[in-house]
Parts: sequence; C-alpha cells; structure tokens
Amino acid sequence: KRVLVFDSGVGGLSVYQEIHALLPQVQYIYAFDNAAFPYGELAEDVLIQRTHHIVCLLVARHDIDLVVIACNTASTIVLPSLRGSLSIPVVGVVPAIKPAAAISKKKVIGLLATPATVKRAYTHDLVQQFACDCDVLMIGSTRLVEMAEEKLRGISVSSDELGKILQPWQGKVDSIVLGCTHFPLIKEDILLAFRSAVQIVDSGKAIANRVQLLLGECVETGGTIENLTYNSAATKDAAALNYSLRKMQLGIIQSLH
Ligand code: DGN
Repeated sequence: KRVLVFDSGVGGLSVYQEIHALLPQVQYIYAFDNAAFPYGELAEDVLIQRTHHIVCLLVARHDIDLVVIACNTASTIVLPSLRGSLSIPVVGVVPAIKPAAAISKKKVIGLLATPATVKRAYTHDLVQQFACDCDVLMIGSTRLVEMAEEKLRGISVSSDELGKILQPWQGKVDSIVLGCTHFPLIKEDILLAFRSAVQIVDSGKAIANRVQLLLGECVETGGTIENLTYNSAATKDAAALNYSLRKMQLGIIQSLH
C-alpha cells in the first residue's frame, strides 16, 4: 500500500510520524509545496486549484492508494473538490475542537492555527457543533508556522517571541487545540510558555487511526516499530532536503521511513 502525505511545508511530518508509528509496513511519499508556502496566506480559490492540481498529479504518477492532506488550512477548504475528483480515500486534518472542549474544565479553550484556518466557515461550524458550551479563543499566526519550520532546521524557538504571541491566553485557557500540523513540532515550547498549566490536543493520532481503518491494515503487534522522534535523523534529513529543495515548485521525499 502506498500513502501520499501532503502539506505546504514540514508540518505534515508531525502527522506522518503518527501514521508511520501505527502502520510502519506502509510505503509513504511525503510531498510539500514550498513554492506557495505559507498556505495560511493564500486566497481560497488559489489554494483549492493548486492543491487539487498537485495532489491529483501525484496520485496518478505514483500509484497512490490513499491521500492524507496533512494541512488544516487546505483540508478546511479543498476536501470536497478532491474527493469529487479522486476514486481513492482522501483523509483531511481539521482542528480537534471536540476533544479539546471535552477535556476543558474551565470551558475556555484556545485554537491555535493559521490566519486562514481561524477564519474558515468550516472551523466555525466545528466550534458550533462541538464546543457550544465553551468560550473558544483563537490565534491565527503565520509566524508560529515559520518558527516550527525554523526549529526543524536547528533554530530554537525564542521563548520571548512565543510568549508574546500566546500572551492573550495566559490564565484563561486550560486546553489548546493545535489546529495546524506545524505546531506539534513546537508543542514542548508551547507547554513551557504556559508552565504546563494547559492540555494540548492535536489531530495526529486520530488521523493515523482513520488511515488504518481505511487501508484495512492490521497492526503487527509483535513487530519492531521504528521509534521516530522529531529530532531523529530521518526527520533532520527530511528537513534538510526540504530546505535544499526550497526553490523547486514541489518537493517530494519518497519512501520516508
Ligand atoms: N501546516 C499547515 C496547516 O496545518 O494549516 C499550514 C502551513 C502553512 O502553510 N501556513
């Protein structure tokens, strides 16, 4: 089985790692559209056309069995058109509002995403449906996406800069949704900014379970599962490759293991 994981940058690697941990036997192709990074700043029609074009091309070229749009900014808008054009399953990543609302004691949750995702009707529908008993505070930040990319290239996150971005939430929220796939890469930094007084929820594990279900794969419990962390050599290589391919229209890391 072959799975395509797609994002604008390295954020989708956080989703890939969850899927790979559950399904190590599957072959993965990771593709990222750095030429149009960051997706959070693109007009909706441009984003739809671009993602649609790239993903359909890659599916045809690489004999893909399942696509993961590992980007909230794209998923919250392109899924209907992609699913209409492809005959294979397309799994999207959208903000995990429901679990975050369920675990919040104060009933004040924070959604951290790109400027586009916090504006999307899709996101506001999720809030209405699953967090109507909560106050949902939102921060849409492109800078945070850049900081996550930088971290994978070895530039550490400035706690001052991060603190300023998250300042409006201090003492208010007790649960935070990482509504951008880049943000699990800086989860530890976010936790530190709140002195661990918040719970952080992302969509990675749920996506991995969904992929498993759709692929009909069984997990080999007796096998060795490669233990990847964000600092692992594989991820560093991926980030380095991503960096060196920056000027290209589209980067592809094949058979990432
Ligand atoms: N990783 C993408 C997301 O989950 O929304 C956004 C990255 C970007 O291009 N801004």
